Amino acid sequence: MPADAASQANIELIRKSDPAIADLIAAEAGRQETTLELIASENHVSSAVMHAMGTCLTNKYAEGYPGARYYGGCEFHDRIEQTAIDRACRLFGAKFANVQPHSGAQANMAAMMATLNPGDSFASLVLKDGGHLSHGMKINFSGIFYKPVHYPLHYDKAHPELERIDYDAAMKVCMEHRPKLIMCGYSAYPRIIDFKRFREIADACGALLMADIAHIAGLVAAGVHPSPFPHAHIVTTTTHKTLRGPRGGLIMTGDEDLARKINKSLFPGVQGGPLMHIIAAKAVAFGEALRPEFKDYARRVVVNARALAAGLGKRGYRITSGGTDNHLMLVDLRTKSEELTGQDAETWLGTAGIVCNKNGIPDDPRPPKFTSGVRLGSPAVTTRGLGEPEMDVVAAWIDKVLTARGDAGVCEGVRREVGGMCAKFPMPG
Ligand code: DSN
Repeated sequence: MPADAASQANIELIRKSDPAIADLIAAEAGRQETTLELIASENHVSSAVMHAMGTCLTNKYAEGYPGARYYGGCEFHDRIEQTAIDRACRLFGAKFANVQPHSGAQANMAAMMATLNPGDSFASLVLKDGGHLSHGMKINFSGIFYKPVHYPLHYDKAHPELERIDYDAAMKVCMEHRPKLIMCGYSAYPRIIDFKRFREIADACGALLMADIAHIAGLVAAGVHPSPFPHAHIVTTTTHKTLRGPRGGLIMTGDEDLARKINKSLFPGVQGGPLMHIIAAKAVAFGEALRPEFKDYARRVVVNARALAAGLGKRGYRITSGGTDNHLMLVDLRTKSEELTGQDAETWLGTAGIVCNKNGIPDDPRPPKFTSGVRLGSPAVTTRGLGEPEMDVVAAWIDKVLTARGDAGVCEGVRREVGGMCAKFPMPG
């Protein structure tokens, strides 16, 4: 059961009508409560964000935008959506925001539709180097309708400090292919992104710059990572990762003409009715992120990620690029044991109550199903209140489980200790 009384009451209410689903929700709440969430893209929302989602706002159609809807009865929805827009603009220093995307991928789709025609080319980092499915993967709309060209990540195991975006190589690729749009912002990149440098590349080749800050949005909002504004023409993000809001997307720009095109491409181009209960929860989350406590949270996210990376480094694990500047790290497991795969590590750590995902590392010789690495992130455990001393304990547990190659007894022992730590740091919501 969740620790939050309102969430418990919710489950009991659902149980009266649907005990099967109530049991499953309670079981999932128990799983989250008693395990450590190290998936870099996940977080635990506040009680206010959680309960804004479970409201009567879900009953309403509000196609259109504030003041220009296709349905009656939208007076409160207009005010809720406008509040979300105003708060997003304040938080990120944007002039225009669209808070309707159901997800980050749909935000990207709308941004691309607003700036590209089918068949146009855009530049991005390929998924296996840390990019995203919606940044040009062949089986995704972005690779089906548009022509991606990829700029490289610099690979150098002997000099991990160089495993970063190669801006000179990106300039060369973009000057050669002259894409209409350059995408930066990644799903598995542990270093600061130089948005100013990307804008110089975009200006040189005559492209627009789009920053997908889905992973680092909370860090950007808190000033812990440099802002893509004023460099990027368009900024997309999810709202549920470091930003700690409900599951959803957001698009921002400083350009009025682009804002008009984005609004049109999102609705009616990509989506129909907005999820107004989610938009209300976005407004609540943006309000929380505007408070001083959120700055402190984001700062602690980075401190904790560095502490976890250091804890693993001193136990013999190579952290790609030599460390982290943000909330995540990629751990090269081969430095501990050549046979260890990300798939094994994910399974064994999961058994021990430490939840993470296998992830390719730069120039990974193994396929995505196995990988040679895991991606670890600090946003969710930082929300629970874990600090630097606990991150070292977590590193020691990870090492214990992996050194024992998932031995059942070792996993069981660690699982118990993880449970003890989780009980000391209850999750909100
Ligand atoms: N699936 C997300 C992640 O884990 O990074 C990206 O959309």
